[in-house]
Amino acid sequence: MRANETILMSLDDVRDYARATLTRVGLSPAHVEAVAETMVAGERDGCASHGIYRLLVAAQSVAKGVVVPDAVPVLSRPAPALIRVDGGGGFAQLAFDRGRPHLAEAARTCGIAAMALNNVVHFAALWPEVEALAEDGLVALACTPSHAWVAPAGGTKPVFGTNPIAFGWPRPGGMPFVFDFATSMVARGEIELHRRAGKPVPPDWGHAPDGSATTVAEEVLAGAMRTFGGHKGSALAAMVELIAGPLIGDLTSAESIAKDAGRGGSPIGGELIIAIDPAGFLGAAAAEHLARAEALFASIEEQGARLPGSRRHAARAVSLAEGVHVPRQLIADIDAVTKE
Ligand code: NDP
Ligand code: PYC
Repeated sequence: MRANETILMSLDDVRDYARATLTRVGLSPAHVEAVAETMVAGERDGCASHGIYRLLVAAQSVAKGVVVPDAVPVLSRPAPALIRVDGGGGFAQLAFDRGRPHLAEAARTCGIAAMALNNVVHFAALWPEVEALAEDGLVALACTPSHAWVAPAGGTKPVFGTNPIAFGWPRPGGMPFVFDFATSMVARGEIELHRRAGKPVPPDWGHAPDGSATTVAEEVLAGAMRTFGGHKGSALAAMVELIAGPLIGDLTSAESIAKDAGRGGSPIGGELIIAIDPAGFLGAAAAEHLARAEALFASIEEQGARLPGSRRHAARAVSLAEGVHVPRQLIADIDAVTKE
């Protein structure tokens, strides 16, 4: 098999493949549905590091007992504007799906609401979550710690997770404005894809175990990743640790990797999602003020800069029409691991 050989799959094929694989590894039907949909969204929008590549990651988490494959999320309401979903040790996607309507309802009632997902295993991209809330007319912010893989600016030893922050803003008559990025230089999944492809990584992505700069993906994975934006990304990574860790009674990235105990599973812990109803401050004038945001977006695009999300939307249009190209080797590796 050639290293760059791909298979053309429709999104329905991707969904069927993801569902069959997740069922085979032992996830309950509700988790199969929720997890498969985020992988389809990753493939559809050209986000390979969080597409079906994550079947390998999910299978490892099940096989090593890191995740509870049939966990049933339990919802509680500590205050009118606070939703808590205890994921029972299951994957985060189902906990989010169960809590989302309650978060939206609380945001509409109170103007702002927050949802804590606790006791979940998290390997997913966050943009599907904030995009769904923004499509419902809400402004949304989400973040989660991961495993301690990332050194603070000025250091070379892992402390932080790759700690993504995602933001969604509703746009009248258009797709929401959404960004979603790790506070590390790149998501770890991106470095893992470089390793699989035998490609070097840029020298500013991480440190080798001895603290030196390196372009070897394996060395960064064994050493420490770097935060984006120097001390600024480092402070944002710390913020994510705090507000989606201790603030909601859940694990930091260092505690997550300690709990994993070398099993190589996905991060264990919590996620914080905040939703704001524009009508809370603005009442009937919300539409008028949201329309003013369009001038901001136009002033970005008019000078040739692009909006975050525009690459995803373009990839989505192509993959809905033509399907997606998936590396043949990836399918072979997933089959090898999950059909054992
Ligand atoms: P990127 O560095 O690729 O940044 C992604 C964001 O930046 C996207 O919103 C993207 O829009 C936007 N963007 C990229 N280039 C430009 C540009 N030139 N102009 C304007 N906007 C731009 O992503 P990361 O590697 O940091 O993260 C990838 C994913 O990994 C995220 O979805 C994140 O949630 C996920 N992740 C999940 C973790 C977890 O614990 N669950 C941990 C870490 C990461 P567009 O998509 O349109 O390109
Ligand atoms: O790519 O950094 C990552 C990641 C961690 C957990 C899920 N994705």
